[in-house]
Amino acid sequence: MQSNSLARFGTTDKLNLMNSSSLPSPQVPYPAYYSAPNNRVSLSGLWDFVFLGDIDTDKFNPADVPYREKALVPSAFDAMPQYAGKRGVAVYRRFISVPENTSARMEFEAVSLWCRVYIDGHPVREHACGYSPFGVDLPFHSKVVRELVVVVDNRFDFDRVPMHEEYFDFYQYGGIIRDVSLRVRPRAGSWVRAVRVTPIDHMTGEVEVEVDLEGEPIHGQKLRMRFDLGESELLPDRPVPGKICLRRRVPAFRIWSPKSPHLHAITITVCANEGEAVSEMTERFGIRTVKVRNGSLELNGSPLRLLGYNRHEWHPNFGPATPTLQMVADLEWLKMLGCNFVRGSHYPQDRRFLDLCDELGFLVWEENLGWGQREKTFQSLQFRKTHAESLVAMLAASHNHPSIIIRGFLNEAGTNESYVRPIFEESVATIRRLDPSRLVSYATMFPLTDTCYDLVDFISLNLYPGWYNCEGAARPLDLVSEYIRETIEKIDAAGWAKKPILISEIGAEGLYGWHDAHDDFFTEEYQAEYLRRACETALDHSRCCGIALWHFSDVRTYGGGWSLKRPRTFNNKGTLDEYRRPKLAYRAVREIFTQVDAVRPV
Ligand code: ADA
Repeated sequence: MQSNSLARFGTTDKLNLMNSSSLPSPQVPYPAYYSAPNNRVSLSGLWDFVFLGDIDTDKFNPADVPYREKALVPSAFDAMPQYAGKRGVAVYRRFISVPENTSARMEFEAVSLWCRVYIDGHPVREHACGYSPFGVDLPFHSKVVRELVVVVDNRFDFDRVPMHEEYFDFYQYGGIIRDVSLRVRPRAGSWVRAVRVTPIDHMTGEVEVEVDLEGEPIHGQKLRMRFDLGESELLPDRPVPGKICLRRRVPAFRIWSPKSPHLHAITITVCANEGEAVSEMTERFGIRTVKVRNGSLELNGSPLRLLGYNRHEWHPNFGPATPTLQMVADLEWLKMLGCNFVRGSHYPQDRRFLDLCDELGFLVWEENLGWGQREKTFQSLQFRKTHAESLVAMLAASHNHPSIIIRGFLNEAGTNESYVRPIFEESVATIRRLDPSRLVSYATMFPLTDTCYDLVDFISLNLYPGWYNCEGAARPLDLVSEYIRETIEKIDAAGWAKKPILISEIGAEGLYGWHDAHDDFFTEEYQAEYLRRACETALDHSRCCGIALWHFSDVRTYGGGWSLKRPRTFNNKGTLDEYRRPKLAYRAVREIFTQVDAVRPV
């Protein structure tokens, strides 16, 4: 069972690593991805590649491309030595085979920043957000071998790619940065396009199941549903394909929680007359509920305290296309630090990372891409549309992951002004409509002048007292506790005392290996003491439902003239450096987090 689950990651070293750790092992098989007849095939591997640089993509002709090299999919081409730091157009090509006169769907998990997909020389789809998944339908054809070309552009262009702006405080790479896969549809009969499971009640194991079916049903077709490896149930026949929605109690259910991350599987099968499977999909899910009650967060009815970090998907050798083994190692670090929570800053998360969080029992905040946008961005209709589309795509892609308990969007937008309101209202409404079982929040940098607290389940504050804006302060470290307490007091006085407060970011830079007699800014000592005070103050405060420190590891950010406050062109607020070497802060945080009971007495 275990090897079946881990086979998705394609190597056995993960097996050793996970077995040798204290991490819990997965409980159910997860055959969805490579199991026939669902026919999902990964297109990862070496593709033909060329970097064309500064060309006009409107004049691009896929017939004229001088492929000179090979590139690995997934990867970021500008994280590779030859193209490090370059911006421009790159072209990827590979051939795929699909049985003749059969349609198929390709699923791209992330292509950054912008791309256009061509099939057999014809443009079929453009996509303009580097972290949101999208699908491409492959039209019927008598040819079995089809040419797939993806033109990728990592140049910033607000009109075309309004979701990405150059000033974001993390380096935005180019390439097919996450997996691509192909699902072949059956020649006849309905096709299971998606299965969504929403946990309703952790006491009874009740879940809501939604099944999206496509295609013409064949005569006598039957639909079956099975939980785990149990008996299958025949579902009411649907002459017209479409959506099926029902509620069931999962037999012999077990609750998912960080301490015991039990997972279940659901399999939906479309069977032909004789009983053989025409189409099938297995999805994994967990039964847990998350709520805000009496000013506290609750997981499965017990008060919950979030202890964790913000984490970018990033490694210096690979950029955002982190190997699974690195993700496992990062989660091991977080476990050793005593964390139960990761804020996936600042974009939709890699599916592999969410799978690991499901299995290893981490709670996750997932948010739609955004970083500090202001009025110019909010006024763009193109931005509003792209933001809404990628929010919906994120919600659909990660619906079944029990680890995700919070949905967020647009980190540190201009929420002190009214221009954000339409997009904020719209985004919260979308999340509540499509994903009502999770909590909604966004991280604000305007704790005392924010205009959107009414929209969310709890308030999330990004605070940097004793780091930013403390020029002239005699003892900047003293500002940390003072500011946290005063800010919470003022928020309560402004009428928000019933909403829990999460410190969604707080931190200071510490350069790995940097010490001096002053213990001043940028030393490991200053950072360690800063984080110690931040954690102690937040976790001691009855209004605070948790803390997510900024940041897990050092990460590359903007360069050139933008980088004056960013030594090495890195955001150096990592508790670990970019190669995951622990700084002094590691011990300070671990000492506090490992002493705290995450199930907090109220
Ligand atoms: C903000 C932002 C982070 C990072 C941080 C910092 O809070 O959300 O992405 O930029 O500031 O280091 O200044």
